[in-house]
Formats: sequence, C-alpha cells, structure tokens
Amino acid sequence: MTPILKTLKEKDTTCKPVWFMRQAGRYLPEFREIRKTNQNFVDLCINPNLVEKITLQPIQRFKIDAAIIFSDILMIPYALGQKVTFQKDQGPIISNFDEKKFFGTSEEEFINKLNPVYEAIKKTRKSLLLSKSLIGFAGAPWTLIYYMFNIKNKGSFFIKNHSDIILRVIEKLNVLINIHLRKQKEAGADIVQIFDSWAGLLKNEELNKYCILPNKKIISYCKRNNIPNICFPKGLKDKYKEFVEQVLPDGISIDHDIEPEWALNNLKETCIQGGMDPRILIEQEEKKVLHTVDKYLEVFHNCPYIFNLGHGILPRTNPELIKKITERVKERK
Ligand code: 1CP
Repeated sequence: MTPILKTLKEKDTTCKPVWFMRQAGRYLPEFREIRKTNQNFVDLCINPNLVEKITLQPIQRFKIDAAIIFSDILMIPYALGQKVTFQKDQGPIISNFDEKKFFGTSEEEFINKLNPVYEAIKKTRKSLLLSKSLIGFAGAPWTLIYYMFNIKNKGSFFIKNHSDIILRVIEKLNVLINIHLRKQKEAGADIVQIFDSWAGLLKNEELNKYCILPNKKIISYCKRNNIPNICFPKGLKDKYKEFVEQVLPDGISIDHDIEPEWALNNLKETCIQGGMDPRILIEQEEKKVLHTVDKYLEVFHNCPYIFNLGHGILPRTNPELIKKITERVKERK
C-alpha cells in the first residue's frame, strides 16, 4: 500500500506523504519545452506518450509520493462537444454551451473521446514505482458549469435565473463524472481527487444543490466502487465542516483561507490534505517558507495528514523550492 493510501484509508499518522496540486506544469522548464512545440493543449492531453512524460517530470525531480495524471478538468466539456482552447497567460476559452450537443452525447461517445486519458494512465502506471500513488481527477459539476456556461462573465443573476437548466446539466454531469473516475481507476489510478475550485462562489441557498449534493453523489459512487477519494471544495470557509459531514470523503483538501488549527478541530473524522498558501512560495524567502511547512506538520502531527498546498503551484515558483519543501516534509514527518 502506498503512503498516501495508508494515510487516506487506514488513517496512518506516521507517513506524512507529500505531493503538489499542479506539480506537472508551467513552473517546470522541461514542461515549457514540450509545450513550445505542442501549442494545442487538448491535443497534448490526448497524446498518451506526452502525457506520460509530463506526468513523470515532477517525480523525476522530487521525492514526492504521487504523480497526478497530466490532463485537465475541461476534458469533460471537450468530450461533450464544446471547443476548448487555452490562450497563453489567459486561461481557458470555451465555445458556447450547446444544449443539443450536450444532452445528445452518449456515454459510449464520451468514453471513446476520453479513451486516450485512460491509455495514458495505463502507460504511466507501468513506469511508475509501486510505492507511488497515481492520482486521477475530475472537476465537480458546479466547477465544470462555471466554465461551460462562462459564468465568469455572467455573474450571480444568471445563476439565479437558470436553475432549471443548471440542475439538468448537473444531473448528467454526475453520471459522466462517475464514469470518468471509474475508468481512471480501472486504468491504474489508485486515488481520485474531485476539484470544486469555484465552490466558494455559491450563495448559502445554492450550496446544497450545486455543491454538496453533487459531491455527495460522486463520493457515494466512489465508495460503492472502492475508489479512494479526496474532495477539494475551494473557498467554502467554515462551510467546510458541513461539506465534510454531508459528503464524507476519505480525504479533504483545505485551501489557504482555512486555519490549520480550525481544520484540526472541525474536520477531525477525515484525512486532511494541503492548506499552505502557494503565494508564500513566491513572496517569501526560503527560511520563512520552510517555517510555514513546519507549522502545518506540527499542527497535524497526530493526524492522518497529506502535505500539499492550498491551491496549485503558481507558474513563477522556483522548482528548487518545491524540492526543499519535499525534503523538509520527509525530514520532519
Ligand atoms: O498554458 C498552459 O501550458 C496550460 C496550463 C495548464 C496546465 C498545466 C492548464 C490550463 N491545465 C493544466 C493541467 C492541469 N489542470 C492539471 C494537471 C495535473 C497537475 O496538477 O499537475 C490539473 C489537476 C488541472 C485541474 C484544473 N484545471 C482545475 C482544478 C484545479 C485548480 O487549479 O483549481 C481548474 C480550475 C482547471 C482549469 C484550467 N485549466 C488551465 C488553466 C490555466 C485553468 C484555470 C483557469 C482559471 O483560473 O479559471
């Protein structure tokens, strides 16, 4: 059993494994090198040879305990007929939501389009040491909808006025996300993480139907199918407690707004992951960064805890610092 699985499933408190959200990506020169000659991001995500190579890049540099498959949460909207492009330094651009295309896509078509992701997982699992976990992932329905409906440019009025269609889309996404996670597990991922990166945008009255219930359905499915799981409902503040009590994931990834002591007292029954602000890695000198690492390790000393950040590694982060942090976790655990 890998250190992450021991921590997540057996509530082991001695391993203190470590990995990083967005550990494969733009802060690594070797990733930027591949990206230079592969301008189309979706094509890159459906190229199993390159996906394997990129997934393993951080594993070759650092003594981390997991690889996360190089892909994107927007591969689901892509598989459902939306055109997805990524402009340099701009984030994703997605073609308008097309109801006919969305509801017209069959499960079989969806799986076929995402088959290269599963092929990449199979290949990567073969070349990854058995002591390392391979993490698969998906976006939660609400966070996918944020991109699929371009909510960024529409705001809360749109959400309020479109609850019927949003609920119908969530229902179909719930089924397809489950399939996507199961296929990743079958291909060789031993853990899945569900990213609800935009959960913090939801108003109180929307939280249950758009975030908690859909995540709960996914986690129940994972449990029925023996898929170890971690949820990341970013931005929920003190509602993290309600989320954990309702959804009951194996692990909960906390963001940098959550005080580690608060998490310790309020999210007790669950394995906790992450928390440290990724901005510190850019803004502060090494000594201070390592001091903050020590703080997280101290607070969670007697708990099943997976070291990670409160969000993904930022592009300007120095890879050497990721190495130092990893070494510190391994020394101090
Ligand atoms: O320009 C480039 O080179 C592409 C940059 C990039 C990369 C490296 C994007 C575009 N996605 C990824 C990979 C990625 N995305 C991974 C790979 C594995 C790893 O973590 O190492 C993962 C897990 C994701 C997940 C993802 N994509 C999330 C959830 C996590 C989070 O950061 O909150 C989200 C919201 C996305 C959307 C997305 N894709 C890419 C960008 C720049 C964004 C975010 C845009 C935004 O902030 O709205």
